[in-house]
Amino acid sequence: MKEKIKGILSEAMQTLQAAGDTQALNDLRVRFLGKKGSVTALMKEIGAAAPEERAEMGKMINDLRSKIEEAIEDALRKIKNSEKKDRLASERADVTLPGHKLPLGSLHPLTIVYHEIRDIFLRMGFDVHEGPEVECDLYNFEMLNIPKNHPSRDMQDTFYISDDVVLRTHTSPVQIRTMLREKPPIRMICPGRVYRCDDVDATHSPVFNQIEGLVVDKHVTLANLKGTINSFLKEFYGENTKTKFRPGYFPFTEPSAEVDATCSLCGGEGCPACKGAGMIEVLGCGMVNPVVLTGCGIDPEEYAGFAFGLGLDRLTNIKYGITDIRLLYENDVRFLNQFK
Ligand code: FA5
Repeated sequence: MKEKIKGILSEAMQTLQAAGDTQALNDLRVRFLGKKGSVTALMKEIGAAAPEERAEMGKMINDLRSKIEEAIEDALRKIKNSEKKDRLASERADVTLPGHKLPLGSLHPLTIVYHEIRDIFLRMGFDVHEGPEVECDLYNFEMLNIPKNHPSRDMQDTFYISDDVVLRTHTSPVQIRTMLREKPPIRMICPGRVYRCDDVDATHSPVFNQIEGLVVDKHVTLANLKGTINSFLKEFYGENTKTKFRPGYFPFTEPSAEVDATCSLCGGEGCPACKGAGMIEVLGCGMVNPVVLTGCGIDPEEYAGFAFGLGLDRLTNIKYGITDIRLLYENDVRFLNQFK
């Protein structure tokens, strides 16, 4: 029996040395330790041995089984380690290689210019308000002193949703909403999209953007309005910018003015953008009509206000020398990528 055990052990060890992968080791386990394996066959021989020898035989065969199992486990561990080493070597990442560049988007030119204007007014102490694009006729027109059938409604061709609801034609209804909600002193700007039934051409779009401004307080005068607008335009276009206040008409301001500023493209020399005038109209403004203040519950004897409204699209086009407003809405990435 001892000879047999020795023989099986040395055979197992030789086979083990030749086994180069996990499959070969599994085959080896079956061949020696499996149900029909040579060690299991030895166990069966115990029954035929003399009773006093059986215990020792059993112990020797168990020792043999343990030795072979241990040797297989040991070989398995070595193979797995070397497989892991090979895999790590083949999968090694070169962390010094440059990464893939992610394509970065850019802000829309309207957003860039809006941020610039907003920051100027924030520095002057204005708040930023917002209002709905679907607006009550009451706020868009009536409370701004533009009753139904009033001829000044023709100044703004309107998209009606129903008799009393419109797509706002300007940001001025936010003035009304603010004055109804807050007590003076009020100092706010309101950016937003507005809608008019205008035919599309190089300077008109049925959807465009305005920024409204409103100041209401005691002792507010036309001089404050001019000072604020002049400071804003100088900061936005440059210190040498000149402004011209021309009389204008808006039902919700009295007196009203249209403001021209030195054309930032030609510096006042005259160019196609300003049609040779050297100045370009940039906004409408005026002292809030006392009728509007009263309608919002503000006593015009105690308070006065001024308001202004500018076309963001027009200011953006002048700033960048864009000659067609449609470029701002077509979302052509070749155009938009120029503002990175
Ligand atoms: C108004 O809308 C007044 N609410 C502005 C105002 C506010 C005056 C507060 C006084 C006090 P107006 O209709 O002029 O005004 O429009 C203002 C600006 O919007 C214009 O100067 C122009 O730059 C721009 N604008 C008007 N129509 C269009 C359009 N179809 N496409 C692009 N921009 C336009």
